[in-house]
Formats: sequence, C-alpha cells, structure tokens
Amino acid sequence: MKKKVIGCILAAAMVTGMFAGCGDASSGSGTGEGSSSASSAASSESDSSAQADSVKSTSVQAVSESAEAVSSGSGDSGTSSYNTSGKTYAIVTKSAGNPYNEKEASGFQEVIEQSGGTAVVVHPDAATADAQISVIQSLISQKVNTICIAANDENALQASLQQAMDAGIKVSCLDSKVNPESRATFVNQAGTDEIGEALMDAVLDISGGSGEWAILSATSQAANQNAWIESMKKIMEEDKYKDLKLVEIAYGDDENQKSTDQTQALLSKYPDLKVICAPTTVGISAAAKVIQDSGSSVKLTGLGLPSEMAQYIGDDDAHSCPYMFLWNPIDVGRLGAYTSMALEDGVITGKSGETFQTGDMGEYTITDAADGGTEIILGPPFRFDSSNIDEWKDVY
Ligand code: RAM
Repeated sequence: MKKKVIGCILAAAMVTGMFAGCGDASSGSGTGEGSSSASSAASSESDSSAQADSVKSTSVQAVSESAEAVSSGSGDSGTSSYNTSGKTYAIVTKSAGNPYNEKEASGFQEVIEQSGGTAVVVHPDAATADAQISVIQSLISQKVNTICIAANDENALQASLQQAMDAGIKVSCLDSKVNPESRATFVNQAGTDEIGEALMDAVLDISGGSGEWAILSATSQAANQNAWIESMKKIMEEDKYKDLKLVEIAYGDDENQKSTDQTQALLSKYPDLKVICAPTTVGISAAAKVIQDSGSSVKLTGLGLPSEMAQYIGDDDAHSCPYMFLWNPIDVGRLGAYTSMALEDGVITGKSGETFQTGDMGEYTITDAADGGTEIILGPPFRFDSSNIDEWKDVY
C-alpha cells in the first residue's frame, strides 16, 4: 500500500471517528422499503415527517479504529444475516472534506460493523479520477472483498475496476456511477429524471416562469451532476420552460472556495440573473452564503444538506434559498453496504429483477438503468423548505 493512501485512510478514520463521536448523525430509512416505484418529490411532505421519526430513532454506533483499516466489526450478528466473518468491505467516496461524503461513509460503516464485518473508508485527497485510481490499486493489494465507489469520472476508472473484478473483488458504485462495464450495479440516491424534474420545476417556480438562470455544479466530470444536468436540459425543451434562459454552467469542483468564486463571478457577469441551481451540497451552501451576505436578489435552489442550509432557507428577502431537495446521505451509504454484502454472498449478482434484504430498510429490487446497466434506487428526493427545515437540520 502506498504511504499516501495509508495516510488518507487514517485521516478518514479520524474524520469519521470524530463525526460519529459527535453524535450528529442518525440514520434511518429513506423510503421505508426498497422501491423501484418512487413517488414524486412533490408528494414528499408526509413521507418526510414519517421518515423524520424513523431517522431520529436509530443512531450510529461509535467507531473503533485500527492501523489496518478504518474500523473493525463489532462481531455481533447485528442487523443482517450476511456472512461477514473475516471479510473487508471498502467504500471510496468522491473526496475528503465534504460533509455529505462523511455522512454517506458513516452509514456504510455502521451497517458493515453491526453486521460483523470490517469496513474500510477512504476519502481521496481530491475529487479526481487519478486520486481514486491509486486508492483502487491499494485496495486490490489489500485484498478487500468488495469496493463500493462514488465515481469522480464515469469511464476513467474502468481499467482499475476491471483489475479489481478480475481479482475477485465485487465492485458496485453509489452516489455517482461508473459505466455499466465497470460495476455489478449502482446504488442511485433517487431517479435521475425525478431529480431533474424537481430541480427544473423549482427553477421555473422560483423565477416566476421566465428569465435567466445558471447552474453551479461540482466537477465537470462528475457523473451524477452531469446526469442531472442532462436530464434538466432535456426537460427544459418542454413548452412550459420556453421563457427560461440557461446562461452558464459553472463548476465549483465541490470545493468551498472555488464554488464561492464561481458564484461571485455569475452574479457580476449576469446582472439580470434570477436563479442559480446548484445540484451539489458543497456548491449550494457556498452560493447561499455569497447571495445572502451580499443582499443580492438572485434566488437559489438545488441539492443541499439541511444541516448546512437551515440559515439560508426561507420565503422572504432575507433568505437566499426558498427551497431545495435531497435524500438521506447516511441511507445511501447504508444501502451501499447491504449491496456490497449481498454481492459478496452471491445473494445478488447485479442483474435486474434480483432482490435482497437491507435490515430495517426492507427489501430492495435491482432495476434496469438508463445507461444499459442496472441500479438500485434508494427513494424519491425530499423537499426542504421553511416548514420542515428545523426538524431536519440536526438529522443530516
Ligand atoms: C455533493 C457531491 C455528491 C452529491 C451531493 C448532492 O456533496 O457532489 O456527489 O450527491 O453533492
């Protein structure tokens, strides 16, 4: 294992340990049951409060650390009947320093540990394919049993992931997919077009039906953001969006400072700009601060963590974001863990129609994905606004 990667893993252990120790992460079911028939974002309000109760009732266990891996399994039979004895399950997020990625990893780690396995959590130094390739190489040398990865590039990881699969490692992805050849299946947080439609309708609504708007994305290679943007562009061809003008897609690379700079640039380049849509939790919180602090009349929507966005959500001039969407990132990680264990045990191979158990999250079914591979959809996106943000801001 390369030194840099060991450092990275140990840093991840410390970050994740601190995070779990703070007790601010709770986990629960996004939908109550596995679902390929997720309901629309608009109908999420009642689901949302039911989810809140379930989410608040379960908590993440404390994390133990070792030099070999982020954590060792607790050894009890835990939440599942998967055969985890002596097995190691890795999660590779997009990058370090992003609270969304830490929450996702905490859900993965919680499930693996409670099931008696060993979890390896790696947050690469940068949100690049190169950083993930060296992590994958290292995990192959460590002989982990599974890798579940949130990809920084859809195609660039293929050779490394193929090498991992050739070595007998079960490979899946979560949050941001790799191409179908590089994965058994993909844990998708919500239907791609459902997210695209929720965001486009928010832009239409918040703009009052017409005018200039811009997108502030993550990296230009991020498969999840690019899929949502493509979906928005396709939806925007419908007649009801004809008076909206998309002036620019800016990239803040999921870095706070770059996202801040990009927001400032958008505000000064487009004096008539009405709305910024940021389909990234890092981008939306940076943009919210810039807009709110400057007293700009530009409004914001997108995908944000309630814990980071609560102070910016509101219907009046004093708040930059009327409403936004997300899902439970802890549950994305939990579902990634169950998927990894089910693949390792041969309960699933990644084919459409296969089903598997996910503890208190119920049964999930693998479905066909639009790219020709398969996916497992966590559930619908949830809407956060002034009516519910206070109950969510301490959850994730
Ligand atoms: C950022 C990351 C992540 C994405 C969320 C919405 O934290 O880009 O991949 O799912 O935003």
